[in-house]
Amino acid sequence: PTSFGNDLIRMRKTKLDGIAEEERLQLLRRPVLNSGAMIDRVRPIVEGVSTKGDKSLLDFIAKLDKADLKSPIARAPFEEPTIQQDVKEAIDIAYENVRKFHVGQAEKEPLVVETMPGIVCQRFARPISRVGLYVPGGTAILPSSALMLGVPAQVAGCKEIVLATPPKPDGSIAPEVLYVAKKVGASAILKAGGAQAVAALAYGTETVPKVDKIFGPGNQWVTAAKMFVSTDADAQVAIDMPAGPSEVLVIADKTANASYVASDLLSQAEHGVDSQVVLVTIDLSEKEIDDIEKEVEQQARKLPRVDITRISVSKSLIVSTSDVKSAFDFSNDYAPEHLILHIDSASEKVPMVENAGSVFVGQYSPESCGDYASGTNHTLPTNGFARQYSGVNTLSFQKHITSQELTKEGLDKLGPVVVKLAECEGLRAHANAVRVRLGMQSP
Ligand code: HSO
Ligand code: ZN
Repeated sequence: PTSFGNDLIRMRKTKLDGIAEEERLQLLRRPVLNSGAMIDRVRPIVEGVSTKGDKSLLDFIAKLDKADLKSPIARAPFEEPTIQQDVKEAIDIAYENVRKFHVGQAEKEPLVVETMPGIVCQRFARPISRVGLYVPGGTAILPSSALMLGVPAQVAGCKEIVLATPPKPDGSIAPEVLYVAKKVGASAILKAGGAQAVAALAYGTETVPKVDKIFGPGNQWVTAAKMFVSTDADAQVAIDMPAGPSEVLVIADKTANASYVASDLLSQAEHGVDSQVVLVTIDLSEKEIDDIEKEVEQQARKLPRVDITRISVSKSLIVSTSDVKSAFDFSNDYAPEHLILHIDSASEKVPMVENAGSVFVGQYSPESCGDYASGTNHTLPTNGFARQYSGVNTLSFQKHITSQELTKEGLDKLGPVVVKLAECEGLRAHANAVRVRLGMQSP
């Protein structure tokens, strides 16, 4: 039963051919997030936890997470969760695939380059020691997010992995999330959600370990708190990326199966009322577009989350184009979190992708596979940030260190160059560090 009765579920439609530039820009725009106002709202929570520690944290957990806890933290080894065998087996397979792909990303050897004879420069990766993984609660439990953040942290070799997630009123957390926490070797579970969880991770409390980088999706409270702490010099904490509502852009041509296309649009639409769903068609007739819309309508009506889906679909967009190039140009300008290609010879078109978080190639590659179990990460840049950010990966949990070693012969060759440049900058002590070694006269 839905409060919307029999209203048709329709998307906004636009033709791209001959459209004015201003109108095209309008189509590419996401809804404005009022982050300044949210930062003002999280400030008292973050400041409370950072200055008063556990006492303030427990108060916020009672007030906002609605759980009365004695301690906000559980340390490993955790209790054995009660979880259905078939769910366990599904998590196990997903874990293996995500692990394989993220082990593949890890750099095995340092980068070693001899830039001149006797001058060897290196770059090598080291884990970020302490990381905080935020796993949302909210309208759905998300063990998959625990997996997508926990596996690369484990593969990267992080020493302290603190998983934060909102507790249930009885103080417990979802057994599926607990199962994943154990698999990825989490060292502690912080039973808190929202800005209070982010603050505890950023500054630490008497019982919660402070972390060096905070990862994970979340609602606007979590997002605002992450932004706040990442700009506070006292916190010395990094964040994975700026976050916004989840989104998908599907490109479909005449070879596309309408029911598959509709199912992909809906799987994104069910995430939340602010989900962004865009369909870009290539040379489809009105009838063919109509067929996709009818499929959306029919499939949506059968979904338990139809009310959420109806709102997000009604705000979503169908953009029709007449050729492959303009479809990809639009997608690259939009820079979607997920891009699904329901087009002829899809894999041959992947080189046309310039901006996207993750690409799903061909009709048998639904986004759901990447969301859960194929191996790629589902923590991806949204809100157009796919232009400059990568999704979470093994290297997100590491940093690089460079080194150099010069032989006497190497310094003989390079020394005069360094002296010349140091003196050009007026930095005589820099020049002298070479001079004393090479027995050069001071000017
Ligand atoms: N599509 C979401 C991830 C997710 N889907 C979690 C299901 N569970 C954002 O990329
Ligand atoms: Zn999803």
